[in-house]
Amino acid sequence: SLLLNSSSRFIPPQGVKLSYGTAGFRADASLLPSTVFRVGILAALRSLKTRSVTGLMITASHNQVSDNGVKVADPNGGMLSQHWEPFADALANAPSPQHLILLINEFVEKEGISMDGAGTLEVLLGRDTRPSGDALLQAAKQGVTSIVGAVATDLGILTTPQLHWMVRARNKGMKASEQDYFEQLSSSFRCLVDLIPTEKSKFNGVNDKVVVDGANGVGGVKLKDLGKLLNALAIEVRNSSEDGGVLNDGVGADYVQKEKVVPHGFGSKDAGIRCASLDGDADRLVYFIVPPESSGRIDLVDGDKILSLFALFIREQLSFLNEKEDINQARLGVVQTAYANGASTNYLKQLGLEVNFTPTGVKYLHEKAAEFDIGIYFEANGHGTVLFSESFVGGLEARTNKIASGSKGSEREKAALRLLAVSKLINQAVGDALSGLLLVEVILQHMGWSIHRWNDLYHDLPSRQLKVKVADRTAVVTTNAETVVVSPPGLQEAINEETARYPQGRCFVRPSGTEDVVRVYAEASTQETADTLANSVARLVD
Ligand code: 16G
Ligand code: ZN
Repeated sequence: SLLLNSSSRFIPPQGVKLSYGTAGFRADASLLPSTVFRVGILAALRSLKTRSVTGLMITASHNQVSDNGVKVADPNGGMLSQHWEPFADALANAPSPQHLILLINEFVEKEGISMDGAGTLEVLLGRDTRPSGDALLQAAKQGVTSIVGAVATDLGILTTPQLHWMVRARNKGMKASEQDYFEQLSSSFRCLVDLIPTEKSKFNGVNDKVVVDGANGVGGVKLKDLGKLLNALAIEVRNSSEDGGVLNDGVGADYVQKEKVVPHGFGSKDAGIRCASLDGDADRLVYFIVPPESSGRIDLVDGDKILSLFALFIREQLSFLNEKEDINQARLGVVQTAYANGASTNYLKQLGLEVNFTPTGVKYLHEKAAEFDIGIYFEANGHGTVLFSESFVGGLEARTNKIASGSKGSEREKAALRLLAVSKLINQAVGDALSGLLLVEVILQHMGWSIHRWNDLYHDLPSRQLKVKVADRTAVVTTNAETVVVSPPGLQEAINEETARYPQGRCFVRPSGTEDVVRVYAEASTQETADTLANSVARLVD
C-alpha cells in the first residue's frame, strides 16, 4: 500500500525512545525524520477525525540550533488534544513499518475514524529557521499524503503562533494568510492607539522606541514585516535570522530570562531603553532593562509582569463597562504556574483577581484560562496570552455595533471597543510574542508609562533555579500544580523543613518535561538565602 511504501523510507533510529512531552517531540535533528514523517500521518488522521484543518509545526523553540522538533496544532488552533498523546508516542516508537500500520489500523478503528476522504482533509505545515527544517518539512509532507485524500499545504517559514493562528482562522472560515495575520494585528493595534485618552496620548517614556532581540530566529524577520504596518510605534530589531548569528546562542527570551544577562548585540549603549526578547519560534516574550553601569546584568521584566500589566488594563476596562449592566457578570481569571514570582501572585491578589495555578506547560494553562470570560495566562518564561469566551465577545460586538460610526461614544463604549480590539490583537490560539509585544506597547502608551514605571508595579522576590541530573527523573512525582512531591516518600517533608528556615522561603522540585533533569526553584527574601535554599534542596534530590 501507499502507507507501507512510504513508511519503509523512514526507518526510526535504533535505541531512541521519544515522548510527545509538553511541546511535541524534540531531539537532535538527525534523529527526527521518521518521527516527523509519522507526525505527518498523525496530523492527517486528526484532520480526518475532526473533518477540519490541522497544523504541523517543525521547531525546537529555544533549544540549540542542532535540535529540532515537531508538534501538531488542533483545529481550534490549540495544542493536540491530550487524549491523542499516547497514540503519538506509540506511532513515533513503532519499530517497523508493519508495526506502524498495525497501530494505525487499530487506532482508526478505536477512534471510529472513517477513512473516506470526503470533507476537509488538510494539514498546514510550517517550520522555523533551523537548517534542518526544510528536509523535515518534506518528511512531514510525505507522512500527510500517505493518508489517502489528505492534502499538505506548505506555508514555509513561520513563527509557531502564526501557524496556530492560521489553523484556527481557517476553521472559522476567516481569511488566514500571513498577510491577514499582519492585517488583523496591525488594525487592532491602531484601533487601541486611537482609543488612548487624549491627555495621555503623548507617550512620556524615556524613549518611545522598543528594541527587540529576535534570538537569531524567525521572529525578528516577521516583526520587521509587521512593523511596516505600524506608524504609532518604532521597532528596532536586532539578532534577526538574516543577521548571521547562531539561533538561540547567547540570545533570545529563554537565555535572557534564565541567565538575567544582556543578549549579544545589546550593551551599555542601551541603558534605560525599553528592550524585549523573543525566543526561537517567537511564542515567548520578555522585556528587560539594561541598568547604567550594568556589567552585563539586566533587570528582567518577565511573563509575570506582562500578565500583571494585561490584568491591570483589562480590569480597568471591565470597571468602565460594569457601571451597572449585563456585562458585569464577566469573570476575569488569571492563571500562573509555581514558577510565578511570589510577588506577582501577591500583586494580582491585591488587585482582587482570582489567581489559579496549573502544572507547567501551555496546554494546562490554556485549558484553565478557557474557563473564564476573560482568562489571562502567562508562564514566568514569557509564554502566555489572553483568552476571550465567544459569548463575551458576542456581547461586546452587540454593544459596539450600536455605537454610531464616527462617534467614539461614552467611556463605557470605548472600553467595549478596547476589549474587542484586544481580543483581535492577542492571539486566541496560543501565546504569541508578536501580538503580546504590540499589546504591551499600546498599554504602556495608554497608561503613559515608561518601562521603569511598569517594572515598579511590584518588586520580584529573589529566586534561584537549579537543575539536578538524576538517574531517573520519573522517580519524582508531584501534585498540586507541581508544588508538592508525593514520591519518593519523605522528600516533601525534608523540603518543608529546609524551606521553613528562610524568611519568605518557597521552594519546589519537579521533573523537567523537556530535559533529563529534575528542576529546583527557590525564592526567599534575599538572593543569598534563595541560593542557599535552592542548593540545599538540590542536595536532597540528588
Ligand atoms: C515547554 C513548554 C513550556 C514550558 C517548558 C518547561 C509548551 C508549548 N512549551 O517549552 O510551556 O514552560 O516546556 O520546560 O507547552 P521544562 O519542563 O523542561 O521545565
Ligand atoms: Zn518557543
